[in-house]
Amino acid sequence: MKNDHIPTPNDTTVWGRRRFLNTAALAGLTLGTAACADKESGGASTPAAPAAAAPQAAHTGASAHLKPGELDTYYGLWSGGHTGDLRVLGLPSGRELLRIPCFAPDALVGWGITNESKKIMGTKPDGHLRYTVGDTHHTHASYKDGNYDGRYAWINDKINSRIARIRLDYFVCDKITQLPNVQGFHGIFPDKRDPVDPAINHTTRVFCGGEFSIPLPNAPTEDRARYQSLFSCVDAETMEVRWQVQIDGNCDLVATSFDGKLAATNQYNTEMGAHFEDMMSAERDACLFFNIARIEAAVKAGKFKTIGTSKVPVVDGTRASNKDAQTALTAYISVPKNPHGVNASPDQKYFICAGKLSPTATIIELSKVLDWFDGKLAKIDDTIVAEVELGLGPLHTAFDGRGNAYTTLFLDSQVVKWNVDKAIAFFKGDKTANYVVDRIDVHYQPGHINASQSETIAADGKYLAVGCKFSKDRFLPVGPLHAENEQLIDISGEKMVLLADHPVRGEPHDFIIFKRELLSPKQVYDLDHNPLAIKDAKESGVFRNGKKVTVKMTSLAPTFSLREFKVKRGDEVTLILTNLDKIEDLTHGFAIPNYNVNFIVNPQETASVTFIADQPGVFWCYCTHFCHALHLEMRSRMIVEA
Ligand SMILES: [Cu+2]
Repeated sequence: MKNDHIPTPNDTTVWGRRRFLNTAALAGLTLGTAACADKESGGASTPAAPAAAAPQAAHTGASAHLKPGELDTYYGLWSGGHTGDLRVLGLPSGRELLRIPCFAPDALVGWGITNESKKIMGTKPDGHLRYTVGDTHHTHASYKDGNYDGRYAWINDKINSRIARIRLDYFVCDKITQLPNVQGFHGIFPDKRDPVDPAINHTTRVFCGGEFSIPLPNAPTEDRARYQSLFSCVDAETMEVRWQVQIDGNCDLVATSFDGKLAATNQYNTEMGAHFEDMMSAERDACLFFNIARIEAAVKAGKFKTIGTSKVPVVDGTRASNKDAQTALTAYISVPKNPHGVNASPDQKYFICAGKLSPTATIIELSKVLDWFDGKLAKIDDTIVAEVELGLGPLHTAFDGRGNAYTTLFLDSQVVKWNVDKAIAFFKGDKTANYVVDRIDVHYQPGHINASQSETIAADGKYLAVGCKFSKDRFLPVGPLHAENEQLIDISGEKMVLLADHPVRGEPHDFIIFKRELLSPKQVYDLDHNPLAIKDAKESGVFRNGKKVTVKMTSLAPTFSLREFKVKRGDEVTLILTNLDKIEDLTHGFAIPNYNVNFIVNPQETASVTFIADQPGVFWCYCTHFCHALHLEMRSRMIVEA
């Protein structure tokens, strides 16, 4: 289903010619070189576009600089990229406050070392971790009444198709689920309300897009008809996969409506090509909508199959099976070309698809999508209320809650601020509607973008963070690997004002920014958080059951409850450590030399490790997390008898 106004070199309209030029220029560009092939994106066919470099407006007084002791006013949750973690930043300072390990081991907290973290991460039958790499891209948080409720955040692992949940009370990962029959799990978004029961006004599902189409079930074959992608729904509480939808094309980013009824994913490969030139051969692709209530009704009615060894119900969301609007589970809306981000406007009315290889943004009106599913709108593509030109390489869009959108232009190395209502008016024929409000140069090649509270009903239009993929000359050179540049922009005024550059380790991709009042993290663990907790130092000791030995120990600065403990060579040792300190910030570490053991226990936290005592000798177990004037003296001895 390709469009009827495909731009070609022979298209004589300015619009068609420019679009062809833009897409061709973009396709041929090498990464890292700023787009200069077509810098007229601010020119004749885009109304009222200021010159490329935005004049710096009068400063609004906002500053990224905080005096010592001053607290940030926003939390930023940043995906950690290859490090497989979620990072917590304070904003506007950009200070990194914490890294929460999820998919890959982390030496600070002993993630992947402790039994508790290994159970969450998943192990092979031999007890070793199944995976030690991750590739996180997108993080989003749970909602209540259209705003963040501070319960959970979720983050994806593209490599191994896993979704992790972060508890936002303790700021720890507590569950990881692998999506069956999915490769390249990319976009992720929680729902914001139940589609059927409006009394359920909070997140109960998380939607996950499968980017790579694979043979279903997976087997070596060149039969392209067998390659398809799945869109998955994960239960927010149990973290089990509720259902999947088999689709044509692929899933990239994901968005959800505020009423809970719709989710959507942009599709850059409706061609279902295997090579890049195939994937960009068509001039239009799609934004694929899912009717959540109908999908769940179909699952309930048993209208599903299963794939391979997975028991997850899979419904049919392909084009051929969903032509009748009044029974369709899915709707494929035609948008140009290899679209990337899809974002929900905080006025709850629109999803906006960024064109990537087309210099346009497409605005889809959600009430019209519901009308189509109800049979009240004849053509699904009539849900598009505007398709307007923004500049080269539009990727992602954020919002200020005042009717303006902010879209990254990867090739122009800019952020463009534009007014949604005026863009719709312009598209409807009012050529005096100057929808482009401002442009600002960023440094360089921006990908993700987000504004404070952007995709909530409480979008407050104060700060905009821009994830620049290249930093080039912005920081001291440190060899061939450059930091990436997260730039902070003040959007409280008419003009955008660049406030700060923040270097970050590659490569964060996406992030969300929310008011600090929406989170109330705990400072001390509940002792019962871990059922293995040793509540009294007197319970400490070495307990033998054949070759299995349990060592129970507590910490209380500056001592461990066992000054030494003896095990025998070949024993399987499980060491349980509870930190009985109750004081905020009094964390201890526990390391065993030559045994690959190092982890921490926060106040009132319990953690355990299991290992084979395969090396005889004396091993000084020591506290690795500074805790006390006698921190260096805080030790125990493990004596492994031959
Ligand atoms: Cu200590």
